Amino acid sequence: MGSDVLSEEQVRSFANFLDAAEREGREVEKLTTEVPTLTLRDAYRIQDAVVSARIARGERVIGYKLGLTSKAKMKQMNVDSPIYGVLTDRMLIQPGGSCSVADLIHPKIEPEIAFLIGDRELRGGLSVEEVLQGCRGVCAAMEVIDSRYKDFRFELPDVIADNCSSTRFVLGSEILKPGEVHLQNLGMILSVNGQPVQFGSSAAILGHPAAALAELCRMLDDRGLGLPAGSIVLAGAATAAVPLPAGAEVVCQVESLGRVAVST
Ligand code: OOG
Ligand code: MG
Repeated sequence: MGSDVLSEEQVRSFANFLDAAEREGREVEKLTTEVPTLTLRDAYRIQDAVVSARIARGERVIGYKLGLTSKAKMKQMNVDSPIYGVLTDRMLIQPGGSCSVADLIHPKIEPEIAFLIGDRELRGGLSVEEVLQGCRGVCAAMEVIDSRYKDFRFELPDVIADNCSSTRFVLGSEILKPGEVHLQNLGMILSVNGQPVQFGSSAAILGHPAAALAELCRMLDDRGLGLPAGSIVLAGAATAAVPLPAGAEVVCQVESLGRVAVST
């Protein structure tokens, strides 16, 4: 993945810039305007520093999310390769809970499938079957994303540095064992205020949502990391995201996996 270009101080300074934008609910200029040559490796170093700032404030890392694992998302955001970000306990909305959009910049919501990793760490080089064996559960989910960048527009290194627009997420309460359901081609419907707005299939997620999980293990392994036991993993949206207004009731229905709801 090449070597570091930015100094530790530059990494910290970009991370503080993005962290402040998140806390103040304020959009900012993307980093590649100032550093057009920002590398993916340095972008993940900035992401690490953004997450460290959250941990320093008492947040706990509880998992990872993949981004841009479907053609629909790649096309919507005009970027073309899978990425990952970190999920903390502060981002988790309790089932049936609500998400205030007042503090957010320009939130969107998208349908997801979540994996619950079992009691062993997962490393790289695992097949779809092997990662599934390492899961204790799978469920329907939704992710609220909110880019800290102006007009929700960015290049690949920008969005990685911004922890992949991670903001909030909610898990369905029905948890199935991976062996109990064929995950490859499940219909997914996202509805806002009773109106279906996005239709997709779990097959849109790299051909199989567990392929996204295997890809996450590979990307972490590239950086010398494992996927910790007990992690929650969002596989990446199967459809484009839709704007999330105030006063809305949003439901994601996933065939065989059940439904998950959130109000704003
Ligand atoms: C980047 C995050 C993408 C997904 O599921 O593809 C993502 C973005 O679109 O802002 O979460
Ligand atoms: Mg997502």
